[in-house]
Amino acid sequence: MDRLLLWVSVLASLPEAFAHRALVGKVFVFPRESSTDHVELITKLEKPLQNFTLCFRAYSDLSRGYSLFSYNIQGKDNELLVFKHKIGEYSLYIGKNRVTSKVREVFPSPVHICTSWESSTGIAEFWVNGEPLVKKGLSQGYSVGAYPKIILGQEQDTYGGGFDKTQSFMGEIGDLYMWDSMLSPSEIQLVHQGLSFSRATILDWQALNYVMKGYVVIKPRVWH
Ligand SMILES: *[C@@H]1O[C@H](CO)[C@@H](O)[C@H](O)[C@H]1NC(C)=O
Ligand SMILES: [Ca+2]
Repeated sequence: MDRLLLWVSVLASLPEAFAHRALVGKVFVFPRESSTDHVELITKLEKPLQNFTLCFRAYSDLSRGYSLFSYNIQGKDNELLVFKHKIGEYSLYIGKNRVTSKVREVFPSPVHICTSWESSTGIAEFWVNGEPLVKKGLSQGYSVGAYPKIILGQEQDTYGGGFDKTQSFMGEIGDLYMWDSMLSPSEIQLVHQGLSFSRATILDWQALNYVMKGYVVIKPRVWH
């Protein structure tokens, strides 16, 4: 009986395990504009963050502003938000404060984005396609709260909801990694080139826990 139960639980966990590996070389496609379609990324983050680096690839032909990565904690909106306001303008919000860095870019084209922040200096960095943007500073001394709701495809105004169609993402996102430290410039280059790099501690595309809600499709990534 016990052995049977064990096998049942092993079998039940298999599809999920395969689903994780199946994301390598693939993307989430958000194929339509909506105020509902999204992916929730699940992580066990039980301590506030003093440092982080977040990297991912995205491909969109939206020219309006949209959310790329929305991280809220209970009772706090825009705790950590990556938002593209318009072509060539990337914003990072930490604890509701915001910095924007600009880059010359060809529109539309696939983009690899890394952004990092450290509490001790408040310095926020953006790296777009491996190129560093001008550093800015915000929320020095702050800690990003734990137990987040992390949403791709929509911008949260509440904890896990409060979506707005005019800030939604349409397009493709993949290769998402998040570390609880500032990566060095040479590590950022390795991530950008898709070479081997230190295991991501908070979110790891190679072992991602996620829930897709609404019209979101997984497809091979055919661009880089
Ligand atoms: C965050 O980074 C600073 C230096 O950049 C370091 O002194 C501090 O220990 C780090 N904090 C954590 C929790 O890793
Ligand atoms: Ca918000």
